[in-house]
Amino acid sequence: LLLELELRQALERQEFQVYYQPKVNLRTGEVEGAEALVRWLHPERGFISPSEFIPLAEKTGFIIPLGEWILKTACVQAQGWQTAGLPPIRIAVNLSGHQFSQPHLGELIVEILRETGLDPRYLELELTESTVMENPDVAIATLSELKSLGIQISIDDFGTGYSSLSYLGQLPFDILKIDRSFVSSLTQDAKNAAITTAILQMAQSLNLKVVAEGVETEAELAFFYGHQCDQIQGYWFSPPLSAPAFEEVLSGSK
Ligand code: G
Ligand code: G
Ligand code: MN
Ligand code: NA
Repeated sequence: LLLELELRQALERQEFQVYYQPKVNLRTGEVEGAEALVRWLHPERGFISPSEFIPLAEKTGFIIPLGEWILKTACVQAQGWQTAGLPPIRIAVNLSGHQFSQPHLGELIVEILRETGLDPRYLELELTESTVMENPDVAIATLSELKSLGIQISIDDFGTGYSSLSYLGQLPFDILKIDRSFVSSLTQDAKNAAITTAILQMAQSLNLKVVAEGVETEAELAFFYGHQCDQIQGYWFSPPLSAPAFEEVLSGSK
């Protein structure tokens, strides 16, 4: 049983790590970005999946200090790679519901950008549909404030939440991430392929960039290439990587 106390101790003992999964431009093959994904390396139990501790952290409010640490770590890393002369990439950080509704979120982000020296255009925040749709009118205001800082906003796991298409046009997103449940069933399920095609067309008409998540096979890759998807993320190119392993990929990417 995971307890909040264990999470707090883990943060103090520096047991959390941030992994980075490449986001690749489908036309050029270049790594243009990365999604930051937290990992817990427990001294006795080994690797504990975020799907086990993020829900607990969200429930207890511990996601606020943990999320701040993740955001700061990812920004320090992205700026560090730029300073080292690697090709600049945009770093995407997941924000949970609790984090998104915390007071002074904008000020926190401004402070982190200032401290780390990261140019805001290299920061992206990923929000799920459910997070945003919990209170769409407040979300519009918060998103507008965040966007005015010059950062990018993406809608994550698109197609799985309680999406209201009427809000999609009003929410100031830059990027739409097609959920991997569509991607993994594309090649066996003609209906899901039709839905995915429609999502791509809609996103393109709304001038949103589109990222396909969880791309694992050549067939899936070919589908998104044929439909002018902007970026892919998934095991086909790379799983989430430790910072040193990601750095190697980035050095080789041109
Ligand atoms: O990395 P992995 O696919 O195992 O992550 C499992 C789940 O945990 C995903 O739903 C992912 O969005 C979530 N997750 C991973 N890292 C973070 C993080 O830094 N912040 C938040 N809020 N969720 C995360
Ligand atoms: O919920 P969110 O989309 O933020 O979570 C991303 C999760 O998806 C991470 O836990 C990551 O490890 C996982 N993931 C990334 N690429 C793939 C993939 O190609 N296949 C599968 N099954 N999972 C993936
Ligand atoms: Mn995500
Ligand atoms: Na996702």
